[in-house]
Amino acid sequence: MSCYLGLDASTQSLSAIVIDTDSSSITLNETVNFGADLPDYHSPHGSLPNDDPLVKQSDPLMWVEALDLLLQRCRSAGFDWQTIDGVSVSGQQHGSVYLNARYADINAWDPGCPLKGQVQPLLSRAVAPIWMDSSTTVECREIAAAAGGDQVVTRISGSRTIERFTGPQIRRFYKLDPDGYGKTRRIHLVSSFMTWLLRGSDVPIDHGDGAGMNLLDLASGEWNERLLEATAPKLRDKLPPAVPSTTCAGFLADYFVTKYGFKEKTPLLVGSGDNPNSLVGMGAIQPGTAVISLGTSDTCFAAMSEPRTDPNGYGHVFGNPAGGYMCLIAFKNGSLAREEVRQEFGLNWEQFAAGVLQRTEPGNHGNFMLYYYAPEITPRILEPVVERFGSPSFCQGSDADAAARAILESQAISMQLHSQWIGETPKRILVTGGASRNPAVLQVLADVFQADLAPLAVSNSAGLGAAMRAANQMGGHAWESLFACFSQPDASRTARPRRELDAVYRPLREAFAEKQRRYIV
Ligand code: XUL
Repeated sequence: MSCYLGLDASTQSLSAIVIDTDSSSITLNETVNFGADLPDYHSPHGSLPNDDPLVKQSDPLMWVEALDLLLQRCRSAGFDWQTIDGVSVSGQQHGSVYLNARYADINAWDPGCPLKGQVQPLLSRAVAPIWMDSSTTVECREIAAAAGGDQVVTRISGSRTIERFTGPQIRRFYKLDPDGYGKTRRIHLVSSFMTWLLRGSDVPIDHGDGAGMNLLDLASGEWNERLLEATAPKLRDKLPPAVPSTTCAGFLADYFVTKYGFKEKTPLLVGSGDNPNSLVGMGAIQPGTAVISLGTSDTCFAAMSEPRTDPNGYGHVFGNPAGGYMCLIAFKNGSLAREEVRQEFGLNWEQFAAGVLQRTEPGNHGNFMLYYYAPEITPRILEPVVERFGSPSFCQGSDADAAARAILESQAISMQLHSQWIGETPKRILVTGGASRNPAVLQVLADVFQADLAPLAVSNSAGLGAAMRAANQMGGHAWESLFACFSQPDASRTARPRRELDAVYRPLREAFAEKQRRYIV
């Protein structure tokens, strides 16, 4: 058997997915949900409560405990970790974990004690800012000014300074807690932190995830001196090396061999971000296929034939784990905004979908909404704005079906408006993420984008991509054969556009854009 493990450290959960390349099957797909399984961390949606709505942080020990819990749970359910031939991690992007000088002394974890208690004394910061944080607008401006302007930052790093990106987050930590920053000797992303846990000694950051820091020179693949200096003092010493996503990160620590029964010397591939991993999991590593990922955040991404940047500054360029570049546009008000509407009207997802598909019409009689329950990334909207436009019953909130259609259509229209800069018309659009199971979501996207939309058979493309990267690198399995086995779209659920609706959506798009424009900064 040849089996590869992908661990997906996402915002709300940690999942393990195992692919068996001999039988072309998925032999494990298990999740620890932070809200349901680790309630003591008070992070039902993955972040700690905070009085400031702009601040979103997680307890990194929650991720550490989740790792032990997940591995233990799978083992108790009879899964044999001995079968694993290679491991890689996918992590929510941009989040950062801060370690003190003692991190360097760690050569092995003690299998007699849980990981959590061993990691706690190594933290120089109790919390990890995550991608949902938007508290660093001042730091973004400071870094851009010190580096010579946002155009310079974009030219070097592929993105203008962005609130959730790691560089501005590091600068804010340095300003708020210079002592804590001074004590910090290693800063990891979520993907490299989890890989560090698995290895038990230092590991690098890959170009896919590293590009989400406003610190990496995309062309050379090295940390950029000008950006490092503009961000915080002595930062270079605190970062691990930046490496291609194909780099081996050593072997699993003995802790995992002794405690959970992994093979000795199980190879570890460097971790990467959830979106770069998802690009692989969707089989979209070549230009021509666009992916829409419907998770906590919605994202839209594709491999790029050349590293073009977004003139409006919302989109990003990251490293493509299979070589070259990828573009990405992130929409923070994804699943949580859909969830807000569903809960406001007390609907379950079946009722929500039935309202959209059976009881309302495309175009929603002109009803639409601004759905920014949290500050938005694309386009830049810094304050929450929730407003309905259209019929009185819809605006007063007494029409549940119209509200369900309005959130989906408004999200799809915004995604379409703000993905124009990519400039490459995809030959196909694939869709992934939890909400891709909802037929109403798929049909609305197909109608708005006027394209066939095919969901992947497996919904966790990020974890799948991590497992496939390990199979490609450690097992020598060609991408094409991996895609043929694991990345097949589910043809039976493909949503097809109704061509006559293009004309219906044109005026709605214009009306939506006009209202949205008022709040963009
Ligand atoms: C991408 C982004 C999110 C996170 C969490 O830039 O911020 O997609 O990776 O999924």
